[in-house]
Amino acid sequence: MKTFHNPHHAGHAGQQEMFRGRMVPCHEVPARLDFVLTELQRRPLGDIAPPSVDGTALDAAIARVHSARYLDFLASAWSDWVAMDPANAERDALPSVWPIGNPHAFRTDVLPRNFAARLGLFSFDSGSPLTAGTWAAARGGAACALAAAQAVAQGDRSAFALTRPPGHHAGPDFLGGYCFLNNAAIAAQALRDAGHATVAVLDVDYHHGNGTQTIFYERADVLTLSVHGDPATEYPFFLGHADERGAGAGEGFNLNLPLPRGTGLATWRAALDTALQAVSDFGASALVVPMGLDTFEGDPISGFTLKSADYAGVGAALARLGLPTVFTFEGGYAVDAVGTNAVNLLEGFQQATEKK
Ligand code: SP5
Ligand code: ZN
Repeated sequence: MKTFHNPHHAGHAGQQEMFRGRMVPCHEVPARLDFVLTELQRRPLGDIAPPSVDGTALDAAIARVHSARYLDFLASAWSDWVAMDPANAERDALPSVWPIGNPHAFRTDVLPRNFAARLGLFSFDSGSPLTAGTWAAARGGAACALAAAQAVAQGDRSAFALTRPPGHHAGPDFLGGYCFLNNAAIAAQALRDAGHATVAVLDVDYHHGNGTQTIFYERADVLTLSVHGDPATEYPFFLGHADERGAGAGEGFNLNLPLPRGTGLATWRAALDTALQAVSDFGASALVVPMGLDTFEGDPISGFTLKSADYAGVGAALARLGLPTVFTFEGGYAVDAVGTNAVNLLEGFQQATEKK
């Protein structure tokens, strides 16, 4: 399994996120990726390299899943933030005003000239600071996702997009949940565009993959599935319920498996098996796994109780689908365990593949 790692990731380094009326240190920190990279070097699964993809092809792949107006906003966000006030160069950009969902309450069709207003228009939380290096890091991550999809489309059994910031909460035209560009969606769409007729995206992060669900909600060619903390009590709260089955042509092509906070391996694995059966029934020809490790018992912001040794079995179960598979690195905030947990999963996948 080749790993494509993002050399620009550390340029995205938020200082603080808003939590219950206070600013607290960011959970999504550069060291997360460094721990995974170090563990992969210790237990190699294949070549480790930065992605080499054509810039024009990359921008086209990103534009397949995100709106032009959102991408225009993101690409110039930092310089627009600093242009508001030179003192902003020392501060992360966080939104403080949002147009909530009722279309008769607030307009979202008119782009405000004020940067803070535009930041709110394209965000759904105040926990995802945008920093000087955010755009380069996010774009570098999309390059990892595209390179991994290309490797798999060209015959590799699997590939790993090792990048941050993560992606699965980012939607067609919004950021949030520490995510800016949806790497898993970019990989899934790239697999479709490379000729895979049907792609499944099976999200195993603790948090519901709301961005990915939204991107593919009305499509029958990409099945989205997510096993996650019940949104009645868990972030991102406003999506991820079991009755969300897709809409229009996509009716029946989304499956959510919410589980209560406190869920342990046995119940979680039963839900994963339900999802794996749905991927088989769908007849997917390729698989994307947004791989969050925040289901770990030691995760500081999550509520499941998986142990480090459990992740090998998760990888093996995914391998038994027998599908070409792209992994994208998502959550996981127990920083000193995230490398072990990630590589346990990927190694479990690879070893089960070799046994077949
Ligand atoms: C990719 C991903 O896993 N995103 C998760 C975003 C979660 N954001 C909300 C986190 C709430 C933080 N709670 C702080 C608890 C401090 N003890
Ligand atoms: Zn998560």
